[in-house]
Amino acid sequence: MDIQWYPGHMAKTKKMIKDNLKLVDVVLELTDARAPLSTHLPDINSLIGNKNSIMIMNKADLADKKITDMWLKYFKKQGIKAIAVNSLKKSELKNLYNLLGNVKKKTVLRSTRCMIIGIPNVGKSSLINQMAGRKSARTADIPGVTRNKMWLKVDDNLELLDTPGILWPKFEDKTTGIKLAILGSIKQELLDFEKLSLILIKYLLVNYPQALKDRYGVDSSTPAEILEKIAQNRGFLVEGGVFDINRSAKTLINEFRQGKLGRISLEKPEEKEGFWLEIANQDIV
Ligand SMILES: Nc1nc2c(ncn2[C@@H]2O[C@H](COP(=O)(O)OP(=O)(O)O)[C@@H](O)[C@H]2O)c(=O)[nH]1
Ligand SMILES: [Mg+2]
Repeated sequence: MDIQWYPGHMAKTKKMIKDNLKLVDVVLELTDARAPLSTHLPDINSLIGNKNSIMIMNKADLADKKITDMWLKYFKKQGIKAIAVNSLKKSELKNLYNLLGNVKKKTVLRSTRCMIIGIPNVGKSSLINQMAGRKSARTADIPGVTRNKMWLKVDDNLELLDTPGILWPKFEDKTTGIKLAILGSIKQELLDFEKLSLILIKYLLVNYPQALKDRYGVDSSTPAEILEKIAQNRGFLVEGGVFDINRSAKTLINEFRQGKLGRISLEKPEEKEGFWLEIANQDIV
């Protein structure tokens, strides 16, 4: 599996993060609650050193709640501060603000400053918008801070850097790549939609069979038959009356991403990669 990788771009982002690190008190690392380990930055420590950080498992509204609770316990055991949020809902950010209040150093009299980092599509922009609010005033330049750097004032005690650090996920194994592709965090071309949707269907048939039944009225068929049934049910046809399987595949992946299949997690703590590995090694990939 070849991965598009732009070393120059990445180096620039890393420099931006390192420069901003001096200005912030806390780094908020966003992950996707449906696969918090696969979307986590494995080299975060080398990037941020011993700077305070909080892992925000975002899109918690789309993840399996039981599994999210298992992740919270897991990270706590690892000494990682983690919190699950739905950043589309303002009221859900209270816990985050409480946590940020707790990490504030007593010696720092000014507002706590934080920045958001994470891989693509985990919700960085959504969280920034939600924290900043519509009326939020962009704060004036802070002494010692370059002019084009903008701080968003969240409240009297909290400021947020308006530019997130977008990092490319780093992964060695195929199974992580598959999860990232399903979640929309890596380029689609990595795996085509059809293959990706067949993999997702296999996963759902084993772990969330009811979700497929409820959404598409299908069960206990093979993944390929399920794609065909989706095309049939939705009237996806190409010329000559042939089912448009590619459209079914895209629909399934997009509807999964939007949570239309219900709350589904893609990984559990301390689970052997068994299932995904098996799929990854099958010829459909
Ligand atoms: N359901 C749900 N969707 C979210 C949440 N956060 C972001 N999204 C959606 O995820 C997609 C990617 O979000 P975006 O903020 O652009 O991600 P970014 O690439 O990290 O900046 C958008 O369609 C958002 O509406 C969340 O907490 N829950
Ligand atoms: Mg963004």
